[in-house]
Amino acid sequence: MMVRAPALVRCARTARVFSGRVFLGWEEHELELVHSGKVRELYADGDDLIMVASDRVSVYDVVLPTPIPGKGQVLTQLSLWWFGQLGDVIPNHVISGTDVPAEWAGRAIRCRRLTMLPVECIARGYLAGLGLASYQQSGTISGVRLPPGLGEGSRLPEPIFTPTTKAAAGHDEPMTYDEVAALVGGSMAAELQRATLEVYRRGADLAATRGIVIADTKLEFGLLPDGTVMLADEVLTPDSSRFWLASEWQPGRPQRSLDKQFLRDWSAGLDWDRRPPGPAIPPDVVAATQARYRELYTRMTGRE
Ligand code: PZK
Repeated sequence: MMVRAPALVRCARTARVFSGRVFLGWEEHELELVHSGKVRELYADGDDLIMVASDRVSVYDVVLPTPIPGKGQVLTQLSLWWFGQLGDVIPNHVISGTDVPAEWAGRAIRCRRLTMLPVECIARGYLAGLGLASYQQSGTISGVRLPPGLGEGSRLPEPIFTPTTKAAAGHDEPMTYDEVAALVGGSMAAELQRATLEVYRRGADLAATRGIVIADTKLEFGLLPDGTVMLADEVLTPDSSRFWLASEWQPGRPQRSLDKQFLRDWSAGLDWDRRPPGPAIPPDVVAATQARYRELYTRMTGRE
């Protein structure tokens, strides 16, 4: 059973009417935790949602007990920056990156509550992860046939749309485009494919000019009550996408992760079976990983 932990926070969204005037006041009220992920939480605030990124980090799908200070802020600010860059591709769920409880300042986003679509929308420009496994087994990913002779980390002839189911528990399963169309309708499937590929192309092209390969990315979409499709969740962050250094890219072997390689290298040398609980991270590995997240943000956005 999920434990709902109420959070007592200050929020400026209370409106009171006195003699015909509206007063916005600071008043404490509880936000309901609606979803707790491995490294993020989602709260309800009236009609809005507040997505909060923590400093938690996972390796091999296991959350480690030591935080990476600043990680939540870097990912939140990167995501906000991308939402801004991509406004002409598709509207998004962001209401504000600043109108959030003070204790979460910098690492939370107030967003519109949408009806989420039951599809993980993935775009791939390179072969890795489950896409690689599927290609090796069938020569296809989500029904898209790829040329023979590709290997781990290979660049694809062109970016492809490889959606999956959103499993409540267990593993997401690949879906073909036709299966997506059967689930959400043909015009919505076309819109998801278009937006997913365009977001990926924009991100990968910009990253390429900064010496970074974005191998793939996972997007989530939702609907407004009027049916408008909107980009939700996080966008082109290292938690939703594979980031590699272009200078280190070498197809034919597993690629080094721009953000998590120090954690992987360190944990590979431990006597740890990759099952929870994960090991505490030593200070030098925390510092190196923290620097990687910062560098990624600065390189992509040009901001400090
Ligand atoms: C929503 N998630 C995943 C995100 C978590 C889990 N705008 C929205 N409207 C309705 N639902 C969602 C969103 C968004 N984004 C997102 N689950 C539901 C998620 C962050 C933290 F724990």
